[in-house]
Amino acid sequence: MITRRKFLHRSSLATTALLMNRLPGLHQAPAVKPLTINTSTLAKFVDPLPIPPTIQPVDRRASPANPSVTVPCYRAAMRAFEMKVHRDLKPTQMWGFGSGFPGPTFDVRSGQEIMVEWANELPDKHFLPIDHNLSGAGKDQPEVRTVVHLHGGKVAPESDGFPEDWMVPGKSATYHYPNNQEATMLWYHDHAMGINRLNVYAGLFGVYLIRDGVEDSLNLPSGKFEVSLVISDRLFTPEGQLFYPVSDKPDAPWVPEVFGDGILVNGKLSPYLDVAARKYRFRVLNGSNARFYHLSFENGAALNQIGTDQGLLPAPVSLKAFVIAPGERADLVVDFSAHRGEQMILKSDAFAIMQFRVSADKVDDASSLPTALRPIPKMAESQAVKTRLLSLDEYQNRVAEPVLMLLNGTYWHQPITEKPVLNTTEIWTLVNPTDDAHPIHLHLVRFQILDRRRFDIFSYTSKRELKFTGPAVPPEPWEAGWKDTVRAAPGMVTRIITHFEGCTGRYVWHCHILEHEDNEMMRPYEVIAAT
Ligand SMILES: [Cu+2]
Repeated sequence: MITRRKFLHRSSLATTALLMNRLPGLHQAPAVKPLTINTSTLAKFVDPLPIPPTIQPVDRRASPANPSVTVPCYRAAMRAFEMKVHRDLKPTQMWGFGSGFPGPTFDVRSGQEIMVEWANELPDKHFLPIDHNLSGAGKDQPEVRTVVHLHGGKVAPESDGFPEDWMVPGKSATYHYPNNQEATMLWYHDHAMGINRLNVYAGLFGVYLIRDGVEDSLNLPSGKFEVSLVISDRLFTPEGQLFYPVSDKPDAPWVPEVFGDGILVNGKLSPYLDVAARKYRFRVLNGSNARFYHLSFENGAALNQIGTDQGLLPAPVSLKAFVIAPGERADLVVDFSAHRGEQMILKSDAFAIMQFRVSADKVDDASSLPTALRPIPKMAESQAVKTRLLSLDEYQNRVAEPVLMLLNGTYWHQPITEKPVLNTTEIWTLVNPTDDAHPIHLHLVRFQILDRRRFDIFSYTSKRELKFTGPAVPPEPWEAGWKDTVRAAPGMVTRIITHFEGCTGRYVWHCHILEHEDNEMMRPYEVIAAT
């Protein structure tokens, strides 16, 4: 599952070395001041973990679903600001929602609709390198464009943040979120065509929590004992500014993936959190452009995973380690009671992500880690009225650099080919002959993973014959719930099953490696009414 390229990127030194190789001229002139710092040389665990504020409504407005009722309306403005990501770095220029990164947290109830006015109050010029060759990012387009997508939200198409529905600075758009879905952690982020990877890297995302009665009844750790951990990686210049790498072609700066050697949690590099010796609930989001994390505690302590992208699992899964891909979420309960006075490090391979400083004091803990959480009815393959075979394609140049990624051999602007019928079930068979794992995300729907299965890549790429070479492997226990993003592993066929419900209209599905998404690994799809 870990390709050579990914493996190399896991070490910060290797990342810097690769980066140097990609930068024109640098390998001939080693005395030139480096473009990026090695963040592993910064002191670790010197900044407390920031907790983003919870956003409050500003007024009430008539519901688009029923104009005779008014619903809470929030306003979140996208702005440029400077923030300290580490004690020893100068303030970093970022873009975000409100005045911090991550943006404020939405905390709403299932079944209680809200509206959000997303306002673009950003400057007119982008500060990260736009590639004007990418779809929708031509020189004739405004540089700064944003559109907000609620990832995992069951939302009407006009409020879903279609990538071409962007707005320029000075404009705003008011979206309607019905919240007719089960308790879970969603996240909102920019989705603008052709520059999404830059806008998200700049900081345009935040957390959106939905609560419901089932979750309430479980007596999980809550209040200050429930903490969101938003993980993302970045590169920094010696001046403490964001560095987004470019190719060696000045007219085509796009790079296939970006891996930072600095890992931020809630906007700080390797922060610490003081915790009581009791249970905590951690809501983990991988908001990185391309990096997968392999999370574990350095001391081997258990992580109890209680939920995934779209809500609670049937029962907690006790793990020593798990993988989280860009766009995925994990809901965890960690019990620190056996670790009084210890300092525990959450790590991902060689990276120390953050430190938990467990108080030496004994405390009463009335919260629970129930043995049963929420029943997940398993979707039967026999329910599916259609199976779609969809390939994930990567095109390389003569020196084996990826230059383009497509879904099923089709570009963004080609006519829509995936048109599921409302209230029907389909199986999507994702064939991945590339050597990358692609986290595939479908807007609107939740799905279940059926299985992953190795196949003969040569037969497929040369003759389009799908020959399996291994057994079907069921999803990992931590993925065996409702998902909205799935790791399509390299050299594997990944099958998902989903029921298209909620709305008709035009949505998108895409790879959540944002460099891939911006270079054609995204397609529109349309839910159509039954005839
Ligand atoms: Cu991808």
